[in-house]
Amino acid sequence: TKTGSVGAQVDYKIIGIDAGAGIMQATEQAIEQYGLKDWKLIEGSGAAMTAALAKAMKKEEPIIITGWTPHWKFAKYDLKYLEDPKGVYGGDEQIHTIARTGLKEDQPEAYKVLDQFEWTPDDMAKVMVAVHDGQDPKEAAKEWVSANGDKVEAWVSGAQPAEGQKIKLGYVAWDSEIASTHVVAHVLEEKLGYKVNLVQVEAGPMWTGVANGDVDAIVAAWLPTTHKDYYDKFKDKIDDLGPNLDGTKIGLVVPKYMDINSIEDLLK
Ligand code: PBE
Repeated sequence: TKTGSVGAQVDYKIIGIDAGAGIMQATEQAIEQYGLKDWKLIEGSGAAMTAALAKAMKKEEPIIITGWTPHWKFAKYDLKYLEDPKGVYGGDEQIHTIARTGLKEDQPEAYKVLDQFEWTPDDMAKVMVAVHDGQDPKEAAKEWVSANGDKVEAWVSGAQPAEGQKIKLGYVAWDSEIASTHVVAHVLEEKLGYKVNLVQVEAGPMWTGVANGDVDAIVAAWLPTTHKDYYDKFKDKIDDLGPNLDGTKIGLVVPKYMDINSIEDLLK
């Protein structure tokens, strides 16, 4: 077992994800505001982060990751958020649906579904766990949709078929967004007959894309905090359809077997 301060135990590394993620910017701010001078935020991807987490958990080694809820990792492992007394990671947050300006006129049926789409962290978690367990995201989305007819009916209520029409949805390969985007795509295809083009991009291009009209919509905007910089930059060029999910959280996450509770404990 490793000994010494928490920093020494983890080589002063926080395991991050893709550089464009809001949680990366928030973590750079946390490093600054908590005075974590010796600490480094390691860039990677959602998949690399969960691989590092799996490896550490297996050996019961210490690890600090950038984590968020909803995410299957909390069902699979015993994890805890480090307290954030300075509130760097923000408070209550929602995931919003954002359309390009003009989508309402050009594709009113898809727009209606996007506007009516809303679900819960538990719903999202079911799809995420299925995908994590090895199911193809398309299949997992299809299964969730057929098992949740009532919810889906409310999303498509009043929307007319749009057979063969095309729509492009952008998303980032975060587990939460892989789940939501595939579910919405499946509903548009199965219930309305759309041809949906799913484009996986980085966070910056996703926001730029919906602002300049390259992408028709996204269901992946974490607001008001995580994507604040992107939102502020593009707010006059997009159509914010409001929250599709309430009850998210971001922060630094560690295994419960680690003997720390607050970001301030990283200074010890
Ligand atoms: N996340 C998941 C994203 C939003 C969705 C928390 C990793 C982020 O931008 O940080």
